Amino acid sequence: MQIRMKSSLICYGLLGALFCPALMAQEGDSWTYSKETPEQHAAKMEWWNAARFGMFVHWGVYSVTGGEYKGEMPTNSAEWMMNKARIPIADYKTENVDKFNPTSFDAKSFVLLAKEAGMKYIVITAKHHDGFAMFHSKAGPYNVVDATPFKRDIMMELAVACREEGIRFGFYYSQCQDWHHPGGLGNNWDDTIERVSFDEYVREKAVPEARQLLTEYGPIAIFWWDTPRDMSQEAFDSLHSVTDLQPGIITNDRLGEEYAGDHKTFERQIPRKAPVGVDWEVCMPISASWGYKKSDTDFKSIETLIRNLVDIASKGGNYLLNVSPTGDGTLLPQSTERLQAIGRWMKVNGESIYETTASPFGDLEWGRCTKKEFARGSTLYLHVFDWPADGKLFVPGLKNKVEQAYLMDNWNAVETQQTEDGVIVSLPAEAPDEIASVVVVKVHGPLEVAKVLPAPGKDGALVLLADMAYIHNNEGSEQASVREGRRGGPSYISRWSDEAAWVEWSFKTDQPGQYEVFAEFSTEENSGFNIGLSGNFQPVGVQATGGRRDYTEKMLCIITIDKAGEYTLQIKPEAGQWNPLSLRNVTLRKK
Ligand code: H79
Repeated sequence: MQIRMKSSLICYGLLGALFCPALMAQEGDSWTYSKETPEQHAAKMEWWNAARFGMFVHWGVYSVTGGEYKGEMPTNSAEWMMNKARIPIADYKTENVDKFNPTSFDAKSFVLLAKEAGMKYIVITAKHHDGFAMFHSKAGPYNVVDATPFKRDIMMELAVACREEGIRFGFYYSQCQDWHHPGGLGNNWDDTIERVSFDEYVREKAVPEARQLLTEYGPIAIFWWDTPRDMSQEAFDSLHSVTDLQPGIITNDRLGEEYAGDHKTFERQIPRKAPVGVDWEVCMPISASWGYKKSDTDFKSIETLIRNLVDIASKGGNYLLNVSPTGDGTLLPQSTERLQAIGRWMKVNGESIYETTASPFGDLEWGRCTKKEFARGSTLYLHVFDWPADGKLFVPGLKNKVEQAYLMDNWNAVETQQTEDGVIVSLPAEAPDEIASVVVVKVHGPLEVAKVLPAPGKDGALVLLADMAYIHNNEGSEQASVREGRRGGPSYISRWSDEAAWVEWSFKTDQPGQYEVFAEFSTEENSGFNIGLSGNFQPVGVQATGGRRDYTEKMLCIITIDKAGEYTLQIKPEAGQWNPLSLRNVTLRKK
């Protein structure tokens, strides 16, 4: 992570003494760059990576009406109500601010519920895009203490309760949009606003509020920026430097494009493959809306929530699950019940989530895996979603000697059998947990997992997906890379404009014969390339499919496989004939 600091800002008091000599190169009064060492960064992220599960809270004056304005429900996410219904600032005040009085709120029981669910940290909206401060802001009276009948500093009450309960506490702060301040971004509907510059907004409100949150509320573990927009370097620098006020604070990647922060964020969606080389977090509302919305009945099932947590942990990420307090300061029973159910699962199985790292396996047919590695061996946690009907759970490619295997639920031992292709675990007929049963497998020595090559199924079809491909793209050029599908759709190889970039898949087959080779692709223009099976190339031409998003499946050629074995299928652009393709998969079908 890169830290940017202005020497004159940071070189004071304790922080100055701590940071200046060791980390900063000073160049007069100009901005200087310095870096945490990888060791410092790893140490800082240790608790966060061990945690795996946190609570996100969207709570604001929009919660009073549950996203309703004049009998209408203008938005699918209630915190956007003011914007979507184009509510004048004055009306928002009378309809929402003046009525914010969540007398049933109790910080202690709220934090205890997060704790009961197995969550290790809480991130709450200190200020969302509507500009309303849920704490006693000194930057102006538009805040919960000065402007509502409630008059209590909710952020302070939560900060205290979190500290007492050992839950890490963090703030969400929308730094660019502010639909109330005359310099904030986003409000293009209220023409009573007498505009001032955005820089003035940053200077007068965003920076002072962020600074206050980071100095008056005790130890703050996380600062969660949202919706980055372009702004002046001065604005970026002043916002960025405030988080240095809290040693060890973790920030996300949403301050601005150039600011990677400490972790990447995914909103509402889980990446299909484990992101490599970064810490990351998926934030997701428990229902459809982030902020409490009356008409929102779209609660995710307990099964989905637990499996999401397992899926994310198996890819090495954190799950920041959002709940939405109502106008009276409590959660709906739908949320409470779900959190408690996750908590019951975590009480038995938490060891398979906390302090684990990503699965050493590729896709597993029956579920997910997490692991812990030690000096002398490793523990694998097999999360079985689909309990095998024949009682045999196959762990593909596992080479290590199994020392011990048991069910997490009751610590009953299970038999394992080592085979050439992996380990077979013999399970009882009944799954201990319908949602995710954990089988603990302890193995000797450093983990050894053989890469399992894809092979044709019983029907003779072999699907080679984009995200299984090895891409030769001059190692790292953006030309030809796998991208996540839009809205959770299939991944695809994209930006493949470079004629020198090429892709390959290794596979194995015990079914010699002729195979028809199909591809699912899109291309704006006709394109020519070569397909080779272990070096044996044949030319192929395809016609434009329409646009980049118009996918079609076409048969490209026929290949012959003489004998069982391992093969590599390659696709290389033909110089002069090539036009960019987006490629979802190549499928071999036995004739
Ligand atoms: O705080 C939550 C969202 O309000 C915020 N980020 C999460 C954590 C966010 N702000 N902007 N966006 C996300 C992206 C834009 C979403 C929108 Fe919409 C689509 C705005 C208008 C259409 C979703 C649907 C929100 C209102 C309607």
